[in-house]
Amino acid sequence: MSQNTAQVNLKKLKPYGDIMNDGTVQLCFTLPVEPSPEAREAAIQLCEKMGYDQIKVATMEKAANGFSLFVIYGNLKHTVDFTQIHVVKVDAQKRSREEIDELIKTRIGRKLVVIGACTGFDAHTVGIDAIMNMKGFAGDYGLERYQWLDARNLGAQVLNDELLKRAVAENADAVLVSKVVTQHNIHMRDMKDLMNRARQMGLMERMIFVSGGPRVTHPLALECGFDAGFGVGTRPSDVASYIVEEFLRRRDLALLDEGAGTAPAAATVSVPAPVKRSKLAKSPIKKAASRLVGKSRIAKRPKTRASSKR
Ligand code: B12
Repeated sequence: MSQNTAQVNLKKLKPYGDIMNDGTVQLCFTLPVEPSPEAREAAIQLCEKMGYDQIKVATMEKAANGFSLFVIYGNLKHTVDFTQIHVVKVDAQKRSREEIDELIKTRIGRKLVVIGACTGFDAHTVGIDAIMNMKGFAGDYGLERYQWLDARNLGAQVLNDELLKRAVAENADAVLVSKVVTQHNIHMRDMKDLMNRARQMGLMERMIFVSGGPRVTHPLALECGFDAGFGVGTRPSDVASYIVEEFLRRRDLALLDEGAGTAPAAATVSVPAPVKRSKLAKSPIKKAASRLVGKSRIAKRPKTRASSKR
């Protein structure tokens, strides 16, 4: 890429091929007809309708009887205003495993207990394993590898009720839920059910609830009552970064609330808007603080198996 990114017009952003603003895109799709001049023309017309011009059919191949596969280059006419894009996303600074361990050691002083499972009838363990198991995912070690996390993976097909009972029994700081199957929106039903139960059990302030899966997004997780959601390509360190930051954020807010101005200045200015679970509070800081009034559970927390294990 020899092009200078200074030439990018963020107000009219379009794909880059080999000349800035050429809008060049490679498309690949299958049409349920045999390869033929008519099939080629149909593919071109579809691309025109999608908003491409200068369409070049690079490949038209028989994919199976009655199917043709196309690889096509075209220049997209449309643009988007990048400066107007606002995304609801997980609010946490990405840190390395070493940095996270150090932060927990120095700021919290005990291991954080993290419990995870793939819930309901969902039997897909690979996602939660990728996040929790020692070996991790894509060269990023899993939570079990963190010295200052006590990560417990309950596996798949764990019922919501069972997961919450275990979370209470093990004094969990964070609960991780994997949802892979999304047929008939079963993932959302299960996620909402879990959070309703957690609310009834009074666990919302005590634990950080995180969900993940290929079709899970952060806004969807918020909609289901979770604190955060992670999708495709999530690395264990993304999750650990969020957990430690959210834990400290809640504690700092609780300390702020109790200390009435005696907390360090950094805690007041660096608190980003907490991830929303309800729309009740007026200001994000007040909202999170109000959830935590009188609940400095970190200070009062009894010694857990995890902390005594160290
Ligand atoms: C392997 C597999 C299976 C294996 C699972 C083995 C196992 N031990 O996990 C078996 C054969 C058992 C299986 C069964 C079924 N499967 Co299946 N399976 C797959 C497959 C091929 C790969 C899934 C996978 O392992 N991905 C790799 C992991 C690493 O990716 P991931 O889950 O997305 O995880 C990442 C992120 O999403 C995120 N993440 C995931 N969980 C969490 C949790 C937290 C807390 C966080 C922070 C992040 C996070 O981080 C991970 C790493 O980045 C997919 C198709 C595909 N290519 O995706 C179908 C797929 C998921 N299966 C599917 C289906 C339909 C089924 C069955 C219902 C089939 C059937 N009719 O019997 C059954 C369901 C059984 C059941 N009760 O759940 C569908 C789901 C469709 C849908 N959207 O609902 C898929 C998409 C296939 C398809 N295209 O139809 N399956």
